Amino acid sequence: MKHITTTLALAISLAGTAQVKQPVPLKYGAQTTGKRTDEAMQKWRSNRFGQFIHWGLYAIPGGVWNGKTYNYAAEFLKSSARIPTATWDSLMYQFDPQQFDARAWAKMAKQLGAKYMTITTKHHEGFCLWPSQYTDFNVGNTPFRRDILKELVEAYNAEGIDVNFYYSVLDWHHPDWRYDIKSPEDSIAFRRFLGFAGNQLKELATNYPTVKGFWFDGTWDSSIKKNGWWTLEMEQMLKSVRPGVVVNSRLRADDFGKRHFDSNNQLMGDYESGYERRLPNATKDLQVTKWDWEACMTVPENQWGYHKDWTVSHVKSPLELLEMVVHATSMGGNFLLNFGPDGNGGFRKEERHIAGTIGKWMEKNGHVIWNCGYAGWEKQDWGYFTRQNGSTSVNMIVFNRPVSGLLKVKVTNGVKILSARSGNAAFKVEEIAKNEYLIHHTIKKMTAPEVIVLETDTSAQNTDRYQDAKT
Ligand code: JFZ
Repeated sequence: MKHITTTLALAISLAGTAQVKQPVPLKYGAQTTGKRTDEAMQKWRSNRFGQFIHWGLYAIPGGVWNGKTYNYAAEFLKSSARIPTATWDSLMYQFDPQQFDARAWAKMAKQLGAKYMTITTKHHEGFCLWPSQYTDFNVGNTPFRRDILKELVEAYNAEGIDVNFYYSVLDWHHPDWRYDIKSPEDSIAFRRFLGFAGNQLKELATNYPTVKGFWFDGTWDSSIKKNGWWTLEMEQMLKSVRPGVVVNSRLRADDFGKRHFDSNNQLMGDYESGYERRLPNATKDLQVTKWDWEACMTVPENQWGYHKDWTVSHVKSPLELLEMVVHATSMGGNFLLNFGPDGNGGFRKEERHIAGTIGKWMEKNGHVIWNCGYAGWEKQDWGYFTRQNGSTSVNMIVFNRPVSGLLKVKVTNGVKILSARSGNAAFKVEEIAKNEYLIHHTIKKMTAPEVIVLETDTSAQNTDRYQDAKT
């Protein structure tokens, strides 16, 4: 991690000799360049696979209002069904999830193979899953009363799972929230709002000392873009209360309202969080391997909160989702898979099935995900490579076995493949061209993605057996 000032000084000193584009001076832009290398960030990175949980009052109606089903995201029901704030807010008197069992949730996450969990402490509706002293609109004032956040943090931590807090700055409940600042009154109200949000964030960081990260959302409106200073102040405040805490880029806006990446194209926050319900292209978007990032994913097309009807869109299968976990890891990113518990605190059967199936694979093969990242080799059609940082062995995760059973591998210059193994089975490794190999895959029937570990020798000299064609 280099401080920006060093980069600036370098750019300025170079400017005299070469044609270097002068960086725009920024007060609220990126504070550092390059990936964070401290222990907390390394842990965040090594986790790779996380469980996202969207839970709030929206879980009670589950996308249905007055007998009518709204197919848009369930957590947006207040907006899609045009429900007045007072009506929506009174759902809190129905919040009594008798089935809620933090330890059961944590056990399911553990079974899934998730190393971290990110929970909506407050979504756009403004309802807080912890007894915040800054608003009455919180779980402490529901029939349930219990501090859900505290129970979850304790239960997940007991299973060895890190907990991060999702926090929506956008707030449909708070009277001082503004989408834009169009008058002095807006400006005054929004200042009050930013004070409120700052207090809540400080409260979260202080009262839940094991929190590992903050995942900001609802920061895309003009009001926030005009207050880039606040986004930096929050990042700094959280890091001073909880040193090492990891903050996503979605929080941040610079002096000019530029988000995620500042006006000098430097990533703000600790990791990029713009990949939502999509992944970078595994052959074309290799720029993402230069920074930390995380993609988040829904099981149906676009439902984060619990929706009663999942029949209207494609529901992803465990194998599709598992491929995404591997895909993200192969490009040096984290993958956050969403779950939306129902109003009673239970998980739907599809989600339990996903946890069971992915978990079974992770139990055996998690070593190619956790602690692993981009291997530096060209992607091939059969699947993905991952590698543990600094290791000489490279993992192949095979999703599409060609009918020939021959798996092509192109290595970087000077690397020799010594062996290819899958558990006890060893496969023939054939060098077929310069830096190019075929792995003879002999297992005919595949029911799950198969892991083949390649041992390599990076000190090997080129044999010169295969020469580049002179044309
Ligand atoms: C937001 C929320 O509105 C949604 O309910 C959910 O919490 C999700 C994780 O985040 O939705 C977004 C945010 C960003 C984009 C799209 C939807 N985006 O960058 O394309």
